[in-house]
Amino acid sequence: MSDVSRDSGVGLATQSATPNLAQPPLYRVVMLNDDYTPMEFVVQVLQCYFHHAREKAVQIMLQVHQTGRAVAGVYAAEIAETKVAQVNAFARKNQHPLLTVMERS
Ligand code: TYC
Repeated sequence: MSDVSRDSGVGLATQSATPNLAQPPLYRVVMLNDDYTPMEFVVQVLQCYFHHAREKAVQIMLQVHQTGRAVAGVYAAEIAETKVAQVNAFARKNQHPLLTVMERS
């Protein structure tokens, strides 16, 4: 609304502004399966970087293992980018091929 109220009864013209309420786009951080990364390493990544409880982390890891991929978390762009970079770097540092990617939610 941007109507000017001509008479509020106190001699002032008021104008309401429409707030900008658009939500920022969200991105899924998707974990991909491979044949070599140890299951326990993936579970620890899901706990440490995505803050899942162990039971949930095991569930997600098994979904990746069985179906090829699963969503580790959903974030605003810069946070998703940071998670992907951190997890992929951590996997490489530990000489595992584990890969995460981001995709528009
Ligand atoms: N498939 C791996 C194995 O059998 C386990 C694994 C799960 C790897 C999830 C990656 O994102 C992954 N050791």
